[in-house]
Amino acid sequence: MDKLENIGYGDWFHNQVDVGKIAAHEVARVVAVHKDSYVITKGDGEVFAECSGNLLYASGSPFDLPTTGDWIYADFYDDDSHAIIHGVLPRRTLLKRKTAGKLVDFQLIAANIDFAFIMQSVDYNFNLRRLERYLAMVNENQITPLILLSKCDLVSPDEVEEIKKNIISITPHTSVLAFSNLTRENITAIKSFLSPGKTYCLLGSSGVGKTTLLNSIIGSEQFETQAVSKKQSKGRHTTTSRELVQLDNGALLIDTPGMRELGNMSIGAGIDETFSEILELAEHCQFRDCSHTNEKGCAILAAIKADELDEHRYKNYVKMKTESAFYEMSYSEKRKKDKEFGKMVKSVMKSKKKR
Ligand SMILES: Nc1nc2c(ncn2[C@@H]2O[C@H](COP(=O)(O)OP(=O)(O)OP(=O)(O)O)[C@@H](O)[C@H]2O)c(=O)[nH]1
Ligand SMILES: [Mg+2]
Ligand SMILES: [Zn+2]
Repeated sequence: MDKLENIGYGDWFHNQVDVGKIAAHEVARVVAVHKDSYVITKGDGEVFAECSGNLLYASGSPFDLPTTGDWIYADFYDDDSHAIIHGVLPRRTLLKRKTAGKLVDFQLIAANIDFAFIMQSVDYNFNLRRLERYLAMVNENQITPLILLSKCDLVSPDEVEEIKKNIISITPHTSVLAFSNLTRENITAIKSFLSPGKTYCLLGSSGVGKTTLLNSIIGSEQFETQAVSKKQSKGRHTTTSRELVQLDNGALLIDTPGMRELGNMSIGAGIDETFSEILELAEHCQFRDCSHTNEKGCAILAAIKADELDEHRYKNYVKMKTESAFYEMSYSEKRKKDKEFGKMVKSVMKSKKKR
């Protein structure tokens, strides 16, 4: 059990185990996900693994399959040289997003994360509205967000302070740290955030310097970063998979590929927490069913007028709420259709057998 605790296992997971499964299999953690295979670990070396046929057959959505950071039930073979995954333990936290494009489906980013580093660079990448999206995604879980401003070597200290002030105005209780991989400013401060046995995740657009930070922390160029010449080629991600790395001090860090689109997938609770002051304001509207568009006695409109609430922030809130409601509706619709399709296939198979 000791080795598992080193890689983040603890009471919360132990109290959720399936008694039958724990008797039949071992517990391990997913380090990386490839196309149809996985890399897992019991805390002493990496093992190649695949899902059992039953697990694949029974899975109705991406939720049911392992993702990076997951705890799983597995059987190990041939001196632990390969393994079969038989199930996923309940997740304490889960980061997910809508898949790119119009498709109503989602993708798991990582599971069982304790802290998320949301990274934006202080140059063209910095954007408060995008930051709100990341915060909503992280706040939906019991994940603590930390905001990292990268490439602070590119602008003046005054500009960095200005950006920090803007961030604090939208999320006063979140830690914000500006750093540079180039000058190594504040790299030690970031390292001091990292505790043994805790799991951290790096989130942010492609090119902000996530993998470079991972290398800065490790102190070697172990992971591939974007070549300087590639900076102009839009839409290419340098990091392509999500991998769990254990640092020297015992902390666990997951680097992720930059995301082009951060669709909301019914992150109602996350949105409400991110924009909590807007919800509070709404309680003071004169009418209970106030739509905050033109009503008399609307506390939100009054706050915007008095410059106490940023109109752009409010608009972003409404936009995210609308999207979230839309996806939630169309996704449950899709699940229903998938189920009906499954039933139809089964009944066709049955009637075929009878004949
Ligand atoms: N000036 C400056 N450039 C940096 C800094 N950190 C990273 N870079 C450069 O930014 C580019 C992108 O860095 P990566 O670490 O590959 O970015 P990433 O966030 O991992 O990108 P994806 O893997 O595509 O999501 C590289 O050319 C880095 O050299 C920094 O602190 N200052
Ligand atoms: Mg990267
Ligand atoms: Zn109102």
